[in-house]
Amino acid sequence: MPLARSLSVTSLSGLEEWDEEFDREDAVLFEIAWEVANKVGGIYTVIQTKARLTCEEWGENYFLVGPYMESSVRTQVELIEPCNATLRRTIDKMNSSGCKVYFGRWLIEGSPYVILLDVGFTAWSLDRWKSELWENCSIGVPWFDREANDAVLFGFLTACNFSTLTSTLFISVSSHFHEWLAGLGLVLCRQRQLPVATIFTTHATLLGRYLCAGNVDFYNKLAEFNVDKEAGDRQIYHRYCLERAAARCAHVFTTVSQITAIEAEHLLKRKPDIVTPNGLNVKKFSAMHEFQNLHAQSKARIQEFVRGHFYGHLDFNLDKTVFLFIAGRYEFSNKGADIFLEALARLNYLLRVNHSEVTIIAFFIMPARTNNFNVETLKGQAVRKQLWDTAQTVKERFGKKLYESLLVGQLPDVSKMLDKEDFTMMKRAIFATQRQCLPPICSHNMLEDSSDPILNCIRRIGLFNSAQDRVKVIFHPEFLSSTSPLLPMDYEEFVRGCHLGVFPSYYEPWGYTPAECTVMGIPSISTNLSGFGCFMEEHIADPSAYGIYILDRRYRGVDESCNQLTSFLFQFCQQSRRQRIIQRNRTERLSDLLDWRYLGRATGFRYPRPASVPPSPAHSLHSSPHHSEAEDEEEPYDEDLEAEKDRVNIRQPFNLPNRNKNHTVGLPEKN
Ligand code: G6P
Ligand code: 1S3
Repeated sequence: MPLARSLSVTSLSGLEEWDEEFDREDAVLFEIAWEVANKVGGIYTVIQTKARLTCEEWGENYFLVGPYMESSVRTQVELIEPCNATLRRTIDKMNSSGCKVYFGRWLIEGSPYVILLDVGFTAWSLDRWKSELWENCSIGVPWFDREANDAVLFGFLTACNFSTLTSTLFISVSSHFHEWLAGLGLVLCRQRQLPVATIFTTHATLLGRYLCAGNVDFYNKLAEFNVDKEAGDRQIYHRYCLERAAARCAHVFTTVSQITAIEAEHLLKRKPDIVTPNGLNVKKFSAMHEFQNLHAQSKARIQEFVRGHFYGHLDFNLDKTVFLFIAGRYEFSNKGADIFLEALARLNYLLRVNHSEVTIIAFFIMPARTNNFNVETLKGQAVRKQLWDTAQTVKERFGKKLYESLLVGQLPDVSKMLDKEDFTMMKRAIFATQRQCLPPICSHNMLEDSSDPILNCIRRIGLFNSAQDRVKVIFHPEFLSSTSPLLPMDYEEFVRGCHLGVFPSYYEPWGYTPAECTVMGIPSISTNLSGFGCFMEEHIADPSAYGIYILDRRYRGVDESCNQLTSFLFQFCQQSRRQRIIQRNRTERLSDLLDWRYLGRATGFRYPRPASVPPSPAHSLHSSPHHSEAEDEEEPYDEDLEAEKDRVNIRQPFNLPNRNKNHTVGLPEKN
């Protein structure tokens, strides 16, 4: 079977010439990952956003294989009968031999078929499979590592699925395995010599993640690590062996960025055959300004939360408040939360000495162990609600008096419109806003409060939300949800409402967070150590002009990077509203670059500097032009005209013709 048969053009680029000859009706594609219908981190996003396009390309011949997680299945998967006789036979056979396999449709765009393997149900086979793994591959998995035990069960179940399937199926089977947790299935397919073409994608290396989290000069020492010893020292040797075996056994080995390719070459001892950057399922709005309206709506909801959170201390102008955020897996230094905090402290100083009117609110959305929201934070929202209710009651009473006065043909005596009762009610409401403490930093009760790295750093730098601080901090140690009693917004809505995403990661193989910001038209800061940052640097001539700030963490020391981050933030806060609007438009224009549909076709292409210039550039920087707020009123800014200038300037960014004639994504036209 030609290797190209295992490849989906959506996930692998540069192989189109093979792809053209390839008839997908003769082949089936399986994609295997622990995060299929099971949200843990970024791999879920990869699979979920790619599904629609892969389904379009592979139709009924595409299947996702993941673990059966009851709670996720209940909300995300429609269980159905297997869609064809071969699969039904395979699943029946596995179920009658003591496994539990489910078949269904994952209720996401594209509705892909899913095969879900219940690892808990086959836990009785664990010891037998572990000894088989030891005998055949010399990998010993200790009893106490639950995740690795799950990887063993999942791996053997996947291999069992392929053994059964390929014994009766006579068309090409391709399988794409993601990350070490799913990698054992691949190793077993090869070891059992099953007729399955295999791809392994690593989204991060285990050792890389661990080494970076420690105090190691990772990128300069890459070639020098004694990998076995380092893995052993960190008690992840068995996991490392599973990962390395999968990378080594795969017919095709891939990773998500060039920087991780270098890391994999050194740590997994195999150079990836191809780099497959991560994309998104980009939805374009028919009107340009629609995403700007969404920003305004979501920002209003964040402002409402802030009114409650800072009750009694709302001595800053919300109209001149800029919302920044960092979000993701809680890896304090890997995700750059450490230097973000340090830069915020420096920014606070700069804004204070410059008597800036701008206030910054920096949100940290990183899940940690908590036992629910804290009372003070909930009280803030209750007080805000009470103020709102009081205002509504007084308004109604006022309105009634006004109405009655008009009914008798008189203009009201405004001084008598509010009576004593109204004033008492309002005074009571105002008194309720008194508080003895500063607005809380953390929205939840932390279980490990005294050792929490974010809280400890805040204690050290002294950013306590005091009145003098121009930079305020809110740490929300839980992922956002639209059903939260505190901040009832889902992540996407929240991102849309913020002004800037800040992701100064030290270890970030790709980095979906800034990519998601980009397609929503929200500027972001990433680094030249992240896959996303390097990808954007490669494809955009002047990234910061498009709201893509790339921090240098590769060639500068921590202190210097921190200063650079501070200057990005300071520069950003000095922009006027109109400059932010222009910048958001430019950011959003980059969406196509990150669309699964076009990923990999932009080889050699670079977005030029935007042709449009904001109407009144004052100071020097082209990427972040300055002009006064007054100019916002004076000079009209024609968004569509400016966008058109850029579009003409950009001209056919991708070097391949549009394959799918029906899609509506606004690719710049060929001249
Ligand atoms: C969008 C809306 C405008 C609003 C602006 C606020 O562009 O369409 O009506 O004024 O957002 O921008 P800002 O950067 O101040 O949140
Ligand atoms: C990994 O998830 P993470 O946040 O642990 O995989 C993601 C998807 O490829 C990637 O975006 C991220 O950088 C990696 O780190």
